[in-house]
Amino acid sequence: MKFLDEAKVYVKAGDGGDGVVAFRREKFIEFGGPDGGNGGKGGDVVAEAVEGLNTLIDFRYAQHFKARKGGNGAGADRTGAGSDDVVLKVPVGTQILAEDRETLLADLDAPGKRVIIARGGDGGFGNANYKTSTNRAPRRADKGWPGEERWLWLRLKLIADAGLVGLPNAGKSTFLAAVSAAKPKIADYPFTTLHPQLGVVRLNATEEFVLADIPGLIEGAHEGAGLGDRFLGHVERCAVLLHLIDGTQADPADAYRTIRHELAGYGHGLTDKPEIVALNKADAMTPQARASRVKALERACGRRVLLISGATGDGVPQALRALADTIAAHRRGD
Ligand SMILES: Nc1nc2c(ncn2[C@@H]2O[C@H](COP(=O)(O)OP(=O)(O)OP(=O)(O)O)[C@@H](O)[C@H]2O)c(=O)[nH]1
Ligand SMILES: [Mg+2]
Repeated sequence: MKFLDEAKVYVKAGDGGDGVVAFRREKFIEFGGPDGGNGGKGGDVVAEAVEGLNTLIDFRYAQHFKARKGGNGAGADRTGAGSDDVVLKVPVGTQILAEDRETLLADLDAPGKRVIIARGGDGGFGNANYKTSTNRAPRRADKGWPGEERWLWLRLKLIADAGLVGLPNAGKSTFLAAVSAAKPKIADYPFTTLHPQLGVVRLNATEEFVLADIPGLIEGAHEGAGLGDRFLGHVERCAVLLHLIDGTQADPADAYRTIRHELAGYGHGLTDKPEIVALNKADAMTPQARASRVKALERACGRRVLLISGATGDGVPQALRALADTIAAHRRGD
């Protein structure tokens, strides 16, 4: 599955309503003054972050969003009605970029957050506005101002709670497949995973989180080596990283440092995130290798290392518990 996380949309706000020329006509008043009202404001186009959506797929089918023109003014100083806004409901985490696809206009990173992406035009003045001491019967009224219109990009950075990182072949996709309903491709060659994959991990009736599997990183990824670091954007908002290291390779500490170096090279706070380190493929290691490699890895990362096997499931519940606890702490704001 490739992430549908970008969509281009055209938005056009409503033009303002027109002002009018009108004069008061009443019995016994010979020269009624000007009383043409102003036009109403055109509708805005608004983007709003709502919960329960997780793709921008709907915007592939409906690309154009137009708000209506404001009502025209009327005699007796009546202002035209303002038009309703058109609201684009987008998933939480959607960013709004200008047509250049780079300039960030808004980041809708919390439910309920909204922003006007095209402003409706103001109504034009009616002739009542142009009355002066020297011109008591102005015949001037203005058309409404045009509503803004433009092309915009919507971009959704996947919001996974936990992100899997590691060298190619570390067993990331195997792990994701073992703990969620996701069915990522798994194979014994590097760069099997070409696009990020998401899975929902359900621990029990009340605890669940979203886990992202991203393509393997290699030395120099932050400079473009391998598939590069372009998928790391998908883990930028994760609460925690699960760093998997293939226990069947000779130097797990070196593998650990390689990935940490790439995360640091990428920046964006990835190395500041809580990290859970797991030595994977425990089933394929001798007891001696397990012990010595866990030790070497603990020295390299300076923390406890979990010993797991995505293939047999050994140690996997403990890894999930550690992830869920870290995510819960993050959600509480600890
Ligand atoms: N023995 C053993 N083999 C495993 C385990 N986990 C994964 N493998 C094998 O390791 C190889 C790579 O697994 P993947 O899950 O595709 O690894 P990946 O980290 O997603 O690799 P990329 O997508 O290339 O980055 C496959 O042949 C898996 O069957 C494990 O726990 N034990
Ligand atoms: Mg993979």
